[in-house]
Amino acid sequence: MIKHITVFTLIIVTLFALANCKKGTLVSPTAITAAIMINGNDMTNGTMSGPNQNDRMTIRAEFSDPQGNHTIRTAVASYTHGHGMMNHMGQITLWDDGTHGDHIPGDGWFTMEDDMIQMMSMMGNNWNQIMGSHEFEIYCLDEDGNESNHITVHMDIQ
Ligand SMILES: [Ca+2]
Repeated sequence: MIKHITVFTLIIVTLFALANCKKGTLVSPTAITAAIMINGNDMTNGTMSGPNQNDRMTIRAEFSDPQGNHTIRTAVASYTHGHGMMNHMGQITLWDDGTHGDHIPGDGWFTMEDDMIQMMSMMGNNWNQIMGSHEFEIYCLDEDGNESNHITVHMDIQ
């Protein structure tokens, strides 16, 4: 009888642990919206003309995690298509700590902003190679390694 109770208890404890483990690891964050801006103007999926090296380029995205936005560990804009010689290489980290152009720390909005020549450099483009289409997949990972959906955005430069 005691043996049965012990086994029964062990099963319950194991199930409880598994349920908690599941709760802690399988909930993925969500990428809600993403945008590319030049000098504060929304250029998402649009075309900009006559780029200058000192134009401010911003990549911004909003993420949400059911376990709290503080559990989001890494947010990136992965460069998936461009005309530069190092296509597919660039990965730009987005920040939610009040730096790199982020307005409010910890609000789920992640940002990277810099001069356009710097942003292009992070993507592996020389300045004389920036004409054409530039595409990003924007997503995040939470502290358990769960990946959000990807939002694809592009900007054409002419
Ligand atoms: Ca923020």
